[in-house]
Amino acid sequence: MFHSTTNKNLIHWIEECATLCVPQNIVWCDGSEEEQNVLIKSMTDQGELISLNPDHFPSSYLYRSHPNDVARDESKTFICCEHKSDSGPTNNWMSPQQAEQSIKPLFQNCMKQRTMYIIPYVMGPIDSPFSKVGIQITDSPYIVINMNIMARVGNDALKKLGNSHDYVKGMHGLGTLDPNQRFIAHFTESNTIWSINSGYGGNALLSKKCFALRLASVMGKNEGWLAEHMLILGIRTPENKQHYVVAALPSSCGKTNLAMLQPPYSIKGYEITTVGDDIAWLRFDDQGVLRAINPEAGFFGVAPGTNTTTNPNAMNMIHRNTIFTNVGLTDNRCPWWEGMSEPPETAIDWQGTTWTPNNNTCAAHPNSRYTTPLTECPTLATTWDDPQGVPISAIIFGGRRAKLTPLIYQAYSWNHGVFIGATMASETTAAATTPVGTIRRDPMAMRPFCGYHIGDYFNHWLDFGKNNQSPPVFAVNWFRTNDNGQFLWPGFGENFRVLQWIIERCEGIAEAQETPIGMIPYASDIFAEDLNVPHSIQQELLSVTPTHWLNECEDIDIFFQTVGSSLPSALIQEHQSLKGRLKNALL
Ligand code: SAT
Ligand code: MN
Repeated sequence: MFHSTTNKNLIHWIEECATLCVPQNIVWCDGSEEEQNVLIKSMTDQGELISLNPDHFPSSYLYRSHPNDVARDESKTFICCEHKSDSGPTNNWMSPQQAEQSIKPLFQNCMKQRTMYIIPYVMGPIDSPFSKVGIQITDSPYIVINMNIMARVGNDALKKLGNSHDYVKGMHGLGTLDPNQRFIAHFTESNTIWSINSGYGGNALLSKKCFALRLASVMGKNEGWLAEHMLILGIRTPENKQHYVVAALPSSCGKTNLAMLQPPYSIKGYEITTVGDDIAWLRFDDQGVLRAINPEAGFFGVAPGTNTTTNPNAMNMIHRNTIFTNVGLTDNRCPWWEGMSEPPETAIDWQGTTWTPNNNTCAAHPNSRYTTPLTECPTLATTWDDPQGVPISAIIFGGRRAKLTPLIYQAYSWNHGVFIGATMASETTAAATTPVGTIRRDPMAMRPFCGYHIGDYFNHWLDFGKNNQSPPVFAVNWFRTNDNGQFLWPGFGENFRVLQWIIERCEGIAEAQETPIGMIPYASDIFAEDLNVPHSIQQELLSVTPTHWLNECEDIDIFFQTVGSSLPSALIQEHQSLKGRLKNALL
């Protein structure tokens, strides 16, 4: 077996996996273009990938996953640590011993007559002191070609690792794809991931949610940094000041669109650049400046709804070197999804059957995706690969709330900001197999991704900003609707106006009005005349209704009770203060 490592620990682990999974052969991946082309060719020859129209989508392909394997499965996702109490109320828990008994046997012989690929990769810029090495084993060539886009794969990773034992071991087997036997298990005390019986997205690309969030959140707690479900974007002002902000929003709530936003035509002189769209690793540097790196190297973006208005930069980017998963296919062999353009007269849907707009079904699965390298992004920041990361001016939390939460508000302090993040709630989306559209508490958009007790996580956040020049914290909600369910705010490129206010707050230029929940803008600072949002809707978008918020506080109380005794007293105090301010407003 060829490999370019002398790392005994690694070689031993690979041998163990091979003994368990019994593959026909073993291939060490180097992340090269040649390797990618060979795999793509063999998958295309076998009909597993469909080559798209080379005139419109050169080097781009369509893959269809199994219809029962189309999203993250939170009910099959486990944290396996010694003590159940360390996993907390937001995780499923299994003891490592139990996992050994009930999950490990599922890997036995699972790669018979199949190839076992070994993927060495780095999360973060190769030379960054903050980057970490992972090794993923998989028998899915689809996962290999996606990993080659999503992470920095190749010998650089083995070189960076040297003989160290400090790497994340990820073992993935496609198995039978039986959803009842599906497990995504995270051993947070030994940096190991086991994933069996799924080949899709965050269940199987082990670098992404499993490593860069669940395991990394635990590393961050132990080492004094944060692994967050956040995009990173740059804003250069007409005065040539370069800012970066991070924003946490749940899956399928527009992180990618925000990260590549194109400012409205009427606003001149600003430049938006993209560092990342899903995950940020944050730490304070020696000067006390908060810095962020994007551990990933590609986008795994939601296709439906993406079009030349909602995200012109993404539309431009996905026209080459892209793998589409579960989108529709036009007669012209181009990808199509709901919300992309006028529907074609006929198409093949994501399950491979003939489709017309009269069908009562979607051509593309609601969680269909595109996988594209960061380097294809037209707005990619020149600093995207900077080993030191980029300096962060503001932290933004957001959710999908049809009612209650205003378009934008600012926290009064770091602790208040952590409270706002910790009590975020959002309507569920198609990114997970749970029912869509119900409101659930999704602290920091990390509910499905925090690898340890959520109360300890809140404590870590509070500590993290305590002794530093912590940046201001904001909350946004693009998703307010009227009684007919229509969005009140135009969103997408117009979200720039909210970013602009945030930056002006950071620079001390913009004014704000105090409300019980935080500081909100004056309407005239957001709703310029060319925006054409009627006055009454402006009011509604910025309204704070104390009685509604007092109801919200009751719901927060219920959530806080589930957190239990590790809920930080600072958050209880923030909650008391909020209730006090709301009650005062009613007097
Ligand atoms: O399926 S993924 O976890 O990769 C995408 C997401 O849910 O954000
Ligand atoms: Mn995500």
